[in-house]
Amino acid sequence: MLDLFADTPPWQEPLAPGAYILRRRALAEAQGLIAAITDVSAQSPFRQMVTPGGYTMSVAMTNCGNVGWTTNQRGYLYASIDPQTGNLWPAMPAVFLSLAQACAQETGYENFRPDACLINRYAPGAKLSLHQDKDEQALQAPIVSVSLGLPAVFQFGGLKRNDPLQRVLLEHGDVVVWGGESRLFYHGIQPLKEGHHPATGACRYNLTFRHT
Ligand SMILES: O=C(O)CCC(=O)C(=O)O
Repeated sequence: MLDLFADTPPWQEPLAPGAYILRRRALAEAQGLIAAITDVSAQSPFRQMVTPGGYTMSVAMTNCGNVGWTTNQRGYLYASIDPQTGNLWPAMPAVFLSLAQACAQETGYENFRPDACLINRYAPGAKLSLHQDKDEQALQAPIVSVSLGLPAVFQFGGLKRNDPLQRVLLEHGDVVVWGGESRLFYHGIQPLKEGHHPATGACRYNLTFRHT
């Protein structure tokens, strides 16, 4: 029998072993999430970080939580102080934490306790090259990644950089959770296309929750 409600948001799509897309899962919270991004970035502004190799990233980033992901000349690290302001990173807003924990739980990852949220802001043309999230010690915890605003093509591969890639369009409110077998899978974002989204204007935000 035809299931008329199969595509009623939110719905889950398997991506890889241990990895899921929760389509439109963050739609109901989107306005609150965007307001919280504005609050966080008023305290710790978005900045384009420079990699240890001297390359200025096209994505602008900030953080909230007990620790934040950052770069210096020696490498990538989690630090409790924002090197740009000299202050602690802003606290993780309650609306961030409850969404991340709920999404982890709904995909079988119980007791997710993220202590870091990296906030990525993509302008048209910005991209994130293929990489693994491997600066965390707690590899048993999943990654929860929330998309807001303009759509972007997410690449999801395997444990080796040259493994075949899946390419999926992530839209406003989509959440990707990956852990277990796919926790260290390579992933990235293709250059953002020009556009205008009613919730964010000419950009895309991504929230990446991690237990470090
Ligand atoms: O923007 C995204 O959807 C992915 C972000 C990401 O891969 C990261 O922050 O490590």
